[in-house]
Amino acid sequence: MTDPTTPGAGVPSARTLVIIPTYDERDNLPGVVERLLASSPDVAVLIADDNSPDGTGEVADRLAEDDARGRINVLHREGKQGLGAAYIAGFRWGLERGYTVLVEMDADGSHPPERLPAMLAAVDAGADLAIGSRYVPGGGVVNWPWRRHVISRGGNVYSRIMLGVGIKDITAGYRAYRSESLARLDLDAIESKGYCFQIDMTWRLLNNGGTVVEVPITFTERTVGQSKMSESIFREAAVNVARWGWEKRRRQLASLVRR
Ligand SMILES: Nc1nc2c(ncn2[C@@H]2O[C@H](COP(=O)(O)OP(=O)(O)OP(=O)(O)O)[C@@H](O)[C@H]2O)c(=O)[nH]1
Ligand SMILES: [Mg+2]
Repeated sequence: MTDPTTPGAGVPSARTLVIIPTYDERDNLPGVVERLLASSPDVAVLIADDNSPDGTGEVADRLAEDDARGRINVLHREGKQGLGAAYIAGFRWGLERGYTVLVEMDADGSHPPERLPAMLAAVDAGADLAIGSRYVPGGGVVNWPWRRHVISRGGNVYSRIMLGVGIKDITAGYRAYRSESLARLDLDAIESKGYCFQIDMTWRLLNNGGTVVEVPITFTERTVGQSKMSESIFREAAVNVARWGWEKRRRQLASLVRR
């Protein structure tokens, strides 16, 4: 009998890897890792740093050295290649080593590590992807200016309409994937860089027959460091989502015509 309170219990020989991509997060990273390991002491961590100019990579190395249980690993990448590329490298790293659940978590403290057990429980219960969601009952956002609310809400409504899916927070970056389901996706084909990466992954998973569950979280805006959100990231999402929606409708139309 597995203990249902153990993270990952129920997934055969569950081993959870939390991937934290970093770019200039020197002042945020130690606190996030500490909170994570305090609330989920049995997970492994992979910090994927893109050679941050502020020395986050060295901070990560020190955290790894100082952890007596050897739970912290660091992937040093050559330079800034975007969040999506960092996650794909992290997924590969985790899949090669047999982790059964792969988690995405920001380094800026926006994603409450204390909610991870609830997300892992959703994967245990059968979900291929558990999304830490701001927009289901019990979820929320703290400290956002109205402009960010509008962009985020607007991006979700736009994606729901274009793609015809019911997910309330499809752009969310706090996620737990069942590795088996992730491994079935063609990770090489993913080019999305910014938060479009999250929509892209969800869309691929759904088209592959994967199931998604949203777990409420309270997202707290970063208080330290710079956001990497930009106009080009926004544009990438708008264009790609419209294209995927269009392709879906064309496929539906083609199958109707064939009948
Ligand atoms: N390795 C790597 N990490 C990145 C890159 N861009 C962003 N990140 C990290 O990805 C996470 C999310 O980036 P944020 O800048 O917080 O983006 P965001 O959450 O959309 O924006 P805010 O809500 O304003 O914080 C953070 O941990 C960043 O350090 C990148 O090019 N490479
Ligand atoms: Mg952030």
